[in-house]
Amino acid sequence: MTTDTICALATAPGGALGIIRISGPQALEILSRIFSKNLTAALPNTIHYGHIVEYDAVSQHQNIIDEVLVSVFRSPHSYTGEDSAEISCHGSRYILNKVLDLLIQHGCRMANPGEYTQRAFLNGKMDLSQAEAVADLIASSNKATHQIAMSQLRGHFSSELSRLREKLLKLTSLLELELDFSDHEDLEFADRSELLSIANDINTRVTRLAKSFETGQALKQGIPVAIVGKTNVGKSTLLNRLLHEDRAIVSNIHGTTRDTIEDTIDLNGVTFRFIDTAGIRQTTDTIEQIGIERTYAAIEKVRIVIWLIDETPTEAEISDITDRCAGRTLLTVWNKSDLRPLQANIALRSVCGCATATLPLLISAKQGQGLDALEAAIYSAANIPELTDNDIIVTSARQYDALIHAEDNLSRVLEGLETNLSGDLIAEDLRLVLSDLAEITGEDGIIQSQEVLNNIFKHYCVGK
Ligand SMILES: Nc1nc2c(ncn2[C@@H]2O[C@H](COP(=O)(O)OP(=O)(O)OP(=O)(O)O)[C@@H](O)[C@H]2O)c(=O)[nH]1
Ligand SMILES: [Mg+2]
Repeated sequence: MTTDTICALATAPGGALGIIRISGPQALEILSRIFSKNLTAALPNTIHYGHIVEYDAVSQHQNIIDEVLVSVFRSPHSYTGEDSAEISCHGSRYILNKVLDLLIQHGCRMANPGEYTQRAFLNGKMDLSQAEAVADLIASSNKATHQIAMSQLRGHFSSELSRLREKLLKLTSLLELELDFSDHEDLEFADRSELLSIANDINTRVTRLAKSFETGQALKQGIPVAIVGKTNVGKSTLLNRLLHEDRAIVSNIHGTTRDTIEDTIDLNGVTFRFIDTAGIRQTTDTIEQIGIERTYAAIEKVRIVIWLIDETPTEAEISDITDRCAGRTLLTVWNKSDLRPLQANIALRSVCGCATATLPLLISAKQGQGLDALEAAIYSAANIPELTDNDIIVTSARQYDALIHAEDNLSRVLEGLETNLSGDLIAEDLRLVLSDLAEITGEDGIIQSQEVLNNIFKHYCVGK
C-alpha cells in the first residue's frame, strides 16, 4: 500500500545504544548502500554484524561511521508488515544523525510520528484498538496501565468486539428472515422475546465496556485524592509525606497554602494524584478566599477526600463536609497524634462510616506514624477492580465515544423490539451499532478518514 521507505530513531537520545528503524519496500536495498554487506538477499529474522560506511567522493575512500548490528525482517513477518530493518548503533548523537542522514540521502524519508504503527494497521498486522494500545503500552508507568495496554494489544478487546459483532449479525439475520418470509404463515420465526434477550445481552456487554472507561481514565491519569481540612491541620505536611518530597510549603502560619498543589505517586502499582488544598476558614483575604473556592472545586473533581482534622470538629463542620463530599469516599484522618490524642464524639464516629466502632485513622504526618494504614485505606477506597491479564478496560476517548454511540443506537433497537416495531427499522439501527463498533477496530471496509488516522497517530513518538 505504501511505496515510501521510512526511517527514524526509535530510542530516546542519550543512551549507550541507539536503534534506527527502516521500513518499506526498499528498506534492505537502501540499507545495503551504506552497510558493509549486501543485505538484499538476507534471510528474515537474522542479525548481521558490520559497518555503516560513507563513501567520500573526494578521497574516494569509505569512512566507517559505526560498528553496528542490523536485524532484518521480511514482509509480511515484521512489525509493519513490510521489509524492515533495525540498526543498533552506538548512542552518539553524531553517529545517529549521520546514519539517518545517509539513509535519507540514499532514498529513505523521515517517518512521521506513529507511522510504523499506522503502517502495521494499514497492512492488517493489528486493528486500530491494538494500535492505540501500543501508544498506551509505551506510556504505561505502572502495573495497572501496563496490564490494560497489554491486554488490549494482545487483542482481548478486539475479540470481545468480534463476539459482539457476531451476536449483532445473528440478530440482524433473524430480523431479516422475519422480513423476507413474513408472508409464509407456516414458517416459524424466532419470537421477539428471544431477539430481545440477545439484544439485552449485547447491551449489557457494551455498557460494561463503556463503564470501564472511567476506571481506565482513573488508572491512566491517576486516581484523584483531595486533602482538605482547616488551616494548619497539616495537609501540606501530609502531601509531602505521601510524596516523599518537600513539594508544598509547610509552616505554622494559618493559610499557608493558597492554591491547589498536585502530584502523583504509585500505591500497589496504581497511580494516585494527591491534591493539597487551601485550608478552610472564614477569611477576609480575597486571594485566600479564591484558594478556598478552589478547595471546594477540587472536592467536586475527586473520587476520594481525605478530611484532615486535629481536633474534634463541630456538628456543623461535620455536616458541611459530608454534604460537600456526597458521592465520594470520605476518609476522616486525625493528624498530629504525637501531640494530641484522638478525641472522638458520636457525630465524628458517624462520619467515619459507623455509629460506634469506626474512628478516624490516626496519623502523625510530621513523624510518619499511621502512614501505612492511611495508604492502605486510600488504596481500598479507590475500589480498584482486581485486574487480570484478560480484563478489558477502555482507555481511549475515541473508543469510548464509539461505545456511547453504540449504546445509544442499541437503546433504540431494544425499544423497537419491545414495542414490536417493524423489523426493517430495527435492522437499520442494528447496522448503526455494527458500524459504531467497527469504528473502534477500524475494520470491515469502514476505512477511517485520513483525518481520524492522523489524529490517532500524531500522539505517538517518532520511531513507533
Ligand atoms: N506535631 C505535629 N505537627 C505537625 C504535624 N503535621 C503538621 N504539623 C505542623 O503543623 C503546622 C502546619 O502544617 P501544614 O502542613 O503547613 O498545615 P496545612 O494544613 O497545610 O496548613 P494551611 O496550608 O495553612 O492550610 C506546621 O508547623 C507543621 O510542622 C504532626 O503530625 N505533628
Ligand atoms: Mg498547606
